Amino acid sequence: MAVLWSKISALLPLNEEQFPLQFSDKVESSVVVVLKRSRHQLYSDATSASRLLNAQIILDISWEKLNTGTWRHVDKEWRRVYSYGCLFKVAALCRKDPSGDEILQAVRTCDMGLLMGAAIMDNILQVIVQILQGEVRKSSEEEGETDRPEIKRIKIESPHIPVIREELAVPRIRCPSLESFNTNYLLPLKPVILEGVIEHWPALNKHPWSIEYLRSVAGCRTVPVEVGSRYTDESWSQTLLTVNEFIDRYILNKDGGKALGYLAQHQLFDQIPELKEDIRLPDYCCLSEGDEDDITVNAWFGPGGTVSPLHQDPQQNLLAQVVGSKYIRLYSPEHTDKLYPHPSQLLHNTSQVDVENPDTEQFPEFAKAPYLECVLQPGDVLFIPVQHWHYIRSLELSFSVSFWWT
Ligand SMILES: O=C(O)CCC(=O)C(=O)O
Repeated sequence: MAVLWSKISALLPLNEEQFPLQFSDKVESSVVVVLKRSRHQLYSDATSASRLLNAQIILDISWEKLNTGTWRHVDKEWRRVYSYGCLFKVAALCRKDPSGDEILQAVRTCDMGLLMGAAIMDNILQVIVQILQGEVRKSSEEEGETDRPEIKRIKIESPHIPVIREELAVPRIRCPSLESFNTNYLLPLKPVILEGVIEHWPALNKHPWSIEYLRSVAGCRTVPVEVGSRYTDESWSQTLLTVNEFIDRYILNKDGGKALGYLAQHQLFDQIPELKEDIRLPDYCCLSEGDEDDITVNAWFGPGGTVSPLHQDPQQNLLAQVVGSKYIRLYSPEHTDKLYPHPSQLLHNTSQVDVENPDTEQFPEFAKAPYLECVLQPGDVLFIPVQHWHYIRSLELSFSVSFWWT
């Protein structure tokens, strides 16, 4: 394991003087003193316990700041302090012959820094976590964990596929030219399913996404998970789990629980570059006025039965189906008055109506709203025009990727 520390220390500045620790006056000088102490420990002899203790003080102080008030009001300086705390903790954990457990703790610490902190030192936590993941992979290969006797491919159920009436079906078109897509769908804001445009993605051919594959590239990584069948439910909550825990608990239902869990998030592809390499930005997103860097790529991974309630988003959307199938309903924003958006500011983009089981007394106009529907199959890409209301229910275990752009 001295090799591991030599790989990590090679990423650090050569000495204390070259190690950057600059903060605005938002960060109290007493905190900067603790940060400097951790930095000093990095380049001198200290016990593991005192390194860990000092790092934990930084983490505790900054964690409190990150959890005070609303997230968008949290000062970025505190997110940087948190990332430094993570870096010092990882260094303390990995310095001397770390056990397998300590390496997993270090992976989790990096992920917390990546999810909650702000990038520091050329995104050093991202580089370190790749090194650590290499170690985890090596030891699980040595232990033969890759031969788990479980489902080899993700598609395991045979869902009941709803029958879509022809007059309500979202039109389908195979590999349209950019010009044809622009003229016939993007400019007039008309939904369409594009076929044959993601067949070249490694996620669908070279190494098709499977439980095994997801475990191997991301199993030990910590990600945010939504728990509950839909985000409008009172019992809905968010938690942090490793991808392995998510799969065991919500995909394979190993503990027999009935709750649904959804790995729905925009950071997954930044966190796990292997998954990002398996997908491609569709050319159609480049018809936008915005920069390619402004395209948000979201992952949606969950079991059958996961529901995204009827809602609208302020961006154009290409929703690409990689694994499993989903039933989708679309309503034009022209008919918003029949969709009963929630009165609260927070949920004003979400309808109060349970689309497949509407309360006709409470929401009498809903039945009059015209809609389109479809079953999105692996390889399909649905164009959801900006502000179009969409309701989505996965019919089986499913992984989709959406691209939001303006
Ligand atoms: O697939 C889902 O469950 C939700 C997708 C969605 O709402 C979106 O891409 O905006």
